[in-house]
Amino acid sequence: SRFHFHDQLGCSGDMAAEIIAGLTARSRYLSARFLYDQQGAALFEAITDLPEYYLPRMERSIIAGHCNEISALIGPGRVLIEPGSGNCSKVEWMLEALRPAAYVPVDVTREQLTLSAQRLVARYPWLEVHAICADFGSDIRLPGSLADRPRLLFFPGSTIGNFTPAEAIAFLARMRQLCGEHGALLIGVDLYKNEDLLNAAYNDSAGITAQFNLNVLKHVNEVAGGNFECDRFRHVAFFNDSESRVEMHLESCVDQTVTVGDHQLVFRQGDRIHTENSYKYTIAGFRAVAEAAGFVARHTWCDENGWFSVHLLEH
Ligand code: AVI
Repeated sequence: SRFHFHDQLGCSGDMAAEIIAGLTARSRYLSARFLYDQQGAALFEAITDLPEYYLPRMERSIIAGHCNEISALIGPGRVLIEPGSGNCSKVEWMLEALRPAAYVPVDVTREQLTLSAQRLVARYPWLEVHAICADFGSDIRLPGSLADRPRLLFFPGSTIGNFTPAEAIAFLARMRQLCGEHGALLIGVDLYKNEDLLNAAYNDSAGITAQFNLNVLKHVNEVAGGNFECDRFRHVAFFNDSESRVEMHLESCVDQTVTVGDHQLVFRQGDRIHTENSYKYTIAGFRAVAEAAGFVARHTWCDENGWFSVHLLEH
């Protein structure tokens, strides 16, 4: 069979303890990865279809439009690894052109991973797929049968923007280890731009981004034993120019006390929980981050307005 499933979902740290540490800090925060429970993953998929959320459309036109050039630089027969593969749709923009030896999607959402990987196996009769169920923040173990082949890591969607620059350097350094000596990384990075466009992209008129943000409270209730009520908070997102990032927060609409585990959290009306950063880079700024992680920037593609970029980085 051309489909293999590897369950590597260990206990990825103590989530409840991490949540409580953030919620009891002087400036309250939740790690952005808590946005992605099953409902959160579905809401994020809905975001990618929103007219205001330009990122996936731009990235698609860049990768699909240059897939032959990208493939010529990379060459066929790679093991193509995608950390955080979601619905595995982005890889299809270049699969035929790239002709990898195998595709290795890595995701925490077991059901979505299985269904998406099987869809690819059915659609591409020449393709071998090794799905790995794991948190891409933890260490990924490649199946032994693939160990000797050259690798290409694929990290689209500007997910790198959800790390601070220091975290991004540390993460990319680990990706550089994973891709190995003759390996490469193809990565999508959203660019610094007019703040009206950024504010609209994270404050869509259909309110889906607000639902995505508020859903984290439901996830917190489940994981850490909380009694947050979503309708007592509101979605706040804005571009912070001095940090070059869009910030998402949840703001308390009223004075209230929330219980999480053994903790009583007092919120005054207007108090916020910081739930996500989405950094926006210049091309030079991102290359500096990639180089600080040890990568060599081979090529950068971007759209004609300079809204989004795709970088090929070599070990
Ligand atoms: C996954 N990540 C790149 C998205 C972003 O744009 O930072 C998550 C997101 N947050 C709000 N809308 C989309």
